[in-house]
Amino acid sequence: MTAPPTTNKKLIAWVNDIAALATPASVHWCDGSDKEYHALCDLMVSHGTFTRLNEKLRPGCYLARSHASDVARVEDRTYICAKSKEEAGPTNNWTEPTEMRAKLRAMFKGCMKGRTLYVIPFSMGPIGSPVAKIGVEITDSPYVVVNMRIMTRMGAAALNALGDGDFIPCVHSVGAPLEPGRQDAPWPCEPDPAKKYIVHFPDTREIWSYGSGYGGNALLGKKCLALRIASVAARAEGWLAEHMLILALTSPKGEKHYICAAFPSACGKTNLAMMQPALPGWTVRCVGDDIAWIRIGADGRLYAVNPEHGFFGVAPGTSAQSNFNAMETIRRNTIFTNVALTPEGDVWWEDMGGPAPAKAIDWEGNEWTPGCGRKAAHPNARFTAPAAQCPVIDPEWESPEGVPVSAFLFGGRRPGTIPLVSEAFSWEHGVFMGSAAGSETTTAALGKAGVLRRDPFAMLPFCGYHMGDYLAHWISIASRTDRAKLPKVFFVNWFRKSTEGKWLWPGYGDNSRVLKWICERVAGTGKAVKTPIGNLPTPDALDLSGLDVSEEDMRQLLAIDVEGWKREADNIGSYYDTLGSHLPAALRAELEQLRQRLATA
Ligand code: OXD
Ligand code: MN
Repeated sequence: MTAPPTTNKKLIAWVNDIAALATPASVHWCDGSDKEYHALCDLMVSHGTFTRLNEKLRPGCYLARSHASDVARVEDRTYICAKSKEEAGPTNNWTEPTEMRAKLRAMFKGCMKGRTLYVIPFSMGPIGSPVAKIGVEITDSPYVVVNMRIMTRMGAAALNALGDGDFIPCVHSVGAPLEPGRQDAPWPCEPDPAKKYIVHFPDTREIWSYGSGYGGNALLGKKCLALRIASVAARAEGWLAEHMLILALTSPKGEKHYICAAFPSACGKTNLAMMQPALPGWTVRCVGDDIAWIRIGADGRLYAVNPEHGFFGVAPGTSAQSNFNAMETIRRNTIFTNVALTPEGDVWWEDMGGPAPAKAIDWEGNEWTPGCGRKAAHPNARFTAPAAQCPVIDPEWESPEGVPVSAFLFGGRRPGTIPLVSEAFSWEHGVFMGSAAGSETTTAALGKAGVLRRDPFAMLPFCGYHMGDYLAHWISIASRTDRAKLPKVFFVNWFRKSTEGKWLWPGYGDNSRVLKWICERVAGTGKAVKTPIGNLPTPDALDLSGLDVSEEDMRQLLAIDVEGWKREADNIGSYYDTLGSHLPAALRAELEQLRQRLATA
């Protein structure tokens, strides 16, 4: 082992401890340089993990194919090991921490045999920002190292910022020791789903992940640190760690508003974050597409930082039509995972736009032709791309203090009842709206179609403590600053369907029409009508110029279905019951007030 490039005693002792446990063949401290990145990419090409894409079509790009058992986050294998089950709450898996530690140490014993142990110092948030947090990930996966280099600020600069300070330790192994003389697999992992573990210790702020090399299971800065552990830190320190995109909308007059939006996975957050507005003269700029860390600034307003440095987006469905700016972002220096490979050495996926290739190699490495009955790309195939490559990245996206937030949006896929947009009457009503977010499942693959999964604040898989306490923390923000300075809160639903089952709203760039009204409400100019569920745009308040949606469809989009809302209130009430005594009284009161307003509607 070369000498550690740090004098941080805790860090050196921890790396030595894990190395003694996992017994790797060597230890490599990552410096985050281009040279290191390219050397690891070359190494993975030689092992068959990476395929280099056509240098003319996709310069600096690679394709990886994962093991068929290792294709997504594994929520049922994700644990929050707080001191008590009560603290983790009913929505998290829990095991007693001492028991889980013993289990993990047994699993990690010798698990890196024959492999290199990489030490990745990384910063979530701009280096040197007062809100940044330093983590150090130990991994035996070079795929993780190169992805972390895109997704975080990683290497010597982060180690330097750490100095002798404290860090969040993140231990990861693919769980596939390599015996001498054995050929390595292109995607080593633990194939048995029951042996994968994604574990968080909120009290000691540690992460341990075993058996998976994929996405949020393995790139530990993202969901594990920036959401699950950060949400615990945020509660203790009086800020918010959220599953939210951050965008800026600017009017033709130059008025700029930043908006944070939380939607459950698979609702188009990345598309909204870098949308091309249908309204002439309006612009959208992107600060982040997945995570927002939000603090109360010195002036009492809320400020948001994107702690990430790249996009880890779902490829299928991404096209010039659905997300032109993402397609531009991934032209170069991008890692694609589980997409299809064309004969020209380019990538392809379902709904990429344009004709399908006459043939391709699918995500499992098999020959594929259109109409063969299989998908060419895995539905959760991903691109990992530097955020700085996004043509509409906001000039302030790396601002150390963050950007001032004018509005919060919540939503989900709701074919019935929920109107296109409504505005909360107060902060508490806004928290009520966020607590009621959720999506109806759309495909059999996600479970039974048409079943509503409540996903409060889109944080169900990412909250590191009791969901009821999380909601109470949101309520408490109003008492920490001047209410007049708080962002306004809105609920949106791009996915409402007509009684005949057709989408009523075109979505994508036309969502800018809704965002425009939201900014007008913030500015105090947008026209609204008070309804039992919130303030809705008056019939003439939305800018519908050039839009081909009939008056009848608009009426349905903004209709209040009182009977549907009574059922909705009952359903929210049942969900609240699952949170027991941790549910803040303010939210029970909001539910009662909604019921009363509906009763007299
Ligand atoms: C993601 C998710 O990958 O929310 O961002 O699932
Ligand atoms: Mn996400």
